[in-house]
Amino acid sequence: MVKKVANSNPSVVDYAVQRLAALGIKHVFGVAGDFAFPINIAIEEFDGLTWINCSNELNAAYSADGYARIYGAAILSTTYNVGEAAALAGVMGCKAERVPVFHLVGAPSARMTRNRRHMHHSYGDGNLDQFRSYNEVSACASAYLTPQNAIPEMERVIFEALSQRMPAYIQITTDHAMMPVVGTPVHGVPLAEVPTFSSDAQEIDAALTAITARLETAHSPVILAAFTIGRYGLQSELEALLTATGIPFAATGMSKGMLSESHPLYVGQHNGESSLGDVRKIVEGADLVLDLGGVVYSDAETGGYSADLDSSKVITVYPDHVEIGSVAVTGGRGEATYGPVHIKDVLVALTKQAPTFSTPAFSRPASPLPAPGAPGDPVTDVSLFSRLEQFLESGDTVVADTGTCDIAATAMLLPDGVHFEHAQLWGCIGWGTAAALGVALADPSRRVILVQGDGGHQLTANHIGTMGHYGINPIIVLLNNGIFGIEEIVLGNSNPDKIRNFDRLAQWQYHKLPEAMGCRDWYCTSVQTNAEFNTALEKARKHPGAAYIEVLLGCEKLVPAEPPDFLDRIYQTGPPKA
Ligand SMILES: Cc1ncc(C[n+]2csc(CCOP(=O)(O)OP(=O)(O)O)c2C)c(N)n1
Ligand SMILES: [Mg+2]
Repeated sequence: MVKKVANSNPSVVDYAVQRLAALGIKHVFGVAGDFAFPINIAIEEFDGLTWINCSNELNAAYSADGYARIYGAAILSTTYNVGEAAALAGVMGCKAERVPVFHLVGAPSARMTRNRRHMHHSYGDGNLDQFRSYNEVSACASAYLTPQNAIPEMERVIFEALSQRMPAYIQITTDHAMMPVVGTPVHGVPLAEVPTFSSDAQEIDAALTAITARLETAHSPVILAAFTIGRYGLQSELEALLTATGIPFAATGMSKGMLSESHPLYVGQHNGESSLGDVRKIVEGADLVLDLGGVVYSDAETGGYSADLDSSKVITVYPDHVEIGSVAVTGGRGEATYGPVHIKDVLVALTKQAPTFSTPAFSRPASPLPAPGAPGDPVTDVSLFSRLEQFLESGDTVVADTGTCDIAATAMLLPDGVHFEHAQLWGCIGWGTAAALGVALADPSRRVILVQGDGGHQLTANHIGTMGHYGINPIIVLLNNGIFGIEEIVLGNSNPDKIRNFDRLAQWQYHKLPEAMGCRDWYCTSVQTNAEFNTALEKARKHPGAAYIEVLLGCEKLVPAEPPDFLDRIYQTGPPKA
């Protein structure tokens, strides 16, 4: 097939596709459908875009999420109502986690809507456009393209999605899709060059004056690096600021792995009373906390709301404004706010003008700890993650799903060059399996290590087939404990005989899934002992294709009675260390 290229007189659907492709996005995740055929065909025929046929729309949304985290943006495409509604939990997660995904949806023709047709995929009541509201709350901007508005509307949604790092909803009806756009098409530039909002000159001057004044009187400042620094691709700007000022920094769960965990100024992850090493002392004892990016002070980020941050000591640089004396966890209102102020401008300016500090001495957990458990012992959560921690190497990207695996994986200390992705705020189980596909496609030079609980896997495991179909080569570590383990822990149950029925899973033979789903040349195995797990990891590393390691954990040891030190790092449930 001769592929289409961008042209100067496109139809509405061709224009939408060529305008998004101009951002440099290479893959589209979706499920086809009759109302979306114009979109499906336009994508398939467009030079430079590859359609990734997903196992369902929720998985497609999770894959787009994973892709956009790495690539900067992604395209998701679904069909009217049944498809877009099925994607919704994933798209909403992108909004919570600040991930720009363009959700391209095909809808019945405007004529059908005017004629109040009783159509499939509707309630059969003739009201075809009543479903807009649920999409609008999942996006930061929504557009209903027509020949007249397609050009300005595409500019608006691209600007908003990339400025706010959130999803945009773009609906195209089957009739408007084929009509030529009115006006002069915009050529577009790659993602990194797309202009987003700019700082107001007076507001940023005032914000910088206020921040600098506070820094000049501070003796023990600390930087909290929020996840949005990564979403806006500002890691090198932050590193420059750290180097220039010598201020130590802490991550939070959501910004895990965003900067190197071997950085000399890295004190560890701040998580209220569940923080380890000197993190809590340094962060909560600081006389000035510079929250760069706007930490989301949720339960998981604050050790169950135990973070003790006096709002008067905190300056928060959100992506688009600055608040002095404010922290969401304490409900502080802020002494002063400034905006619009772009966080990048603040980082760059502070690097030039902020005072320098002598970095205090601090200790942090050494990595990796010796892996507990004898070779012939059964694998446990603790022995598994300590071995995985030793196994990681530069070029790996860990993708962790919600469940015990996320808590344990988040506590690993990552070697330099290892990235980490999870959906800690949205917390939807099954995300990991589907997101791993997008993460892998967005940067094939890295090896994805997916850690996934069995319960979460049962929600999205059919995406294994999609991985095989597109030749993705992750190493999947599947934790088979037969239950929704984290739920039993939250319920306070440590007795395997008392596991609630609602937490008991159907017993699958997980390591046989890849073969059944048509994956070729996968290395698949199930392991029970530490030695078997080590061997499987080594084989997986050497294997050129994908690997699937099912770890038979059993649920006998929900909460070990005497947690060794490593368990503290995994579950972070213990009291803070002195
Ligand atoms: C989509 C969704 N449904 C339900 C939940 C509630 N939930 C949170 S963790 C969890 C269990 C995860 O079990 P599993 O993946 O087996 O991991 P384990 O804790 O056993 O290691 C459930 C059901 C959720 N977070 N997301
Ligand atoms: Mg489980």
